[in-house]
Amino acid sequence: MTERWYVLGAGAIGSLFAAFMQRGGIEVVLLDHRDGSTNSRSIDIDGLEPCGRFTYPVSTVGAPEKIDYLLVTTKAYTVLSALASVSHRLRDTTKVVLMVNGMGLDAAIQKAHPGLSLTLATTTEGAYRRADGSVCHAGSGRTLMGEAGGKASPPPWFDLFSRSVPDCHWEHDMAVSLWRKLAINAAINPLTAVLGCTNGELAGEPADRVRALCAEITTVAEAAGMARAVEDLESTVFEVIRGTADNRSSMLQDVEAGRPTEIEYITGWLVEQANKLGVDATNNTRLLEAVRTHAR
Ligand code: KPL
Repeated sequence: MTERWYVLGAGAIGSLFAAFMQRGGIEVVLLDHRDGSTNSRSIDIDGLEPCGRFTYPVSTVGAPEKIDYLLVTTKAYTVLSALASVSHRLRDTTKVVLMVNGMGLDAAIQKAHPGLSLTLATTTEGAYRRADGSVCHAGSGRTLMGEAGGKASPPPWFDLFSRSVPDCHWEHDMAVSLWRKLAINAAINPLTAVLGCTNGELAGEPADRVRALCAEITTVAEAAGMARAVEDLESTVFEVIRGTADNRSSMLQDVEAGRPTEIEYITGWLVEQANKLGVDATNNTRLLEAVRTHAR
């Protein structure tokens, strides 16, 4: 018998991972905030083999059934309230995988739900949701997962999970991986949001701005003792830009949909570190202000 995974936050990335998991033979249930008027939901995904419609049972967050495996793919700013909405369904033994952009949430979760078994995950898969609700898998990436602060070896569930999700690996030093992902997001997402362009378009005229951001992010990371996270940052960022060229970054999607953005958890967090460390982050600070103004 396989584990039943609940997905909290079926946006573009959550829907993509739900599809990977179901395709790989994992039982997937979507969690929904609306009352139980629907008991299943279909999501069309293209750019995935096989393309097509994935249908899942839906469970309302307020339902009583306990959750043993939970994948959280909400926006960073809703993680705590989303988890609170299912807290009555969590056991001491529930395995929670947190796959969100930005930094600082794991400590807040551990504080709100002490004892929860938390795995942190980060992905460079590119996906966006169209106006008709379908999801486009716009670029392949790598997914890394690991324990919050430890060096633990992969848990039993990771075997099927990693066979279902392409290029998915267990990572022993998630702090470095999360910093690297933050650095990549800080170099790509805010600029695409302000310029209104695809990731791929950053390789054209805005490329110098990307390089300047990479240089500044590298200095901040080095000052924070995270030099390993930003080795060759510039070439990694341009690789992600090429690999997800057709994708509209999650921040651009948020701006276009009139939703709040994750800027405070990405560039906001980075600028805060830079200020604490006394490191110059002029370009990132300007971009932070620009997104705050733009997204208003
Ligand atoms: O993580 C992303 C995002 O959009 O949030 C990237 C990797 C930049 C893909 O668009």
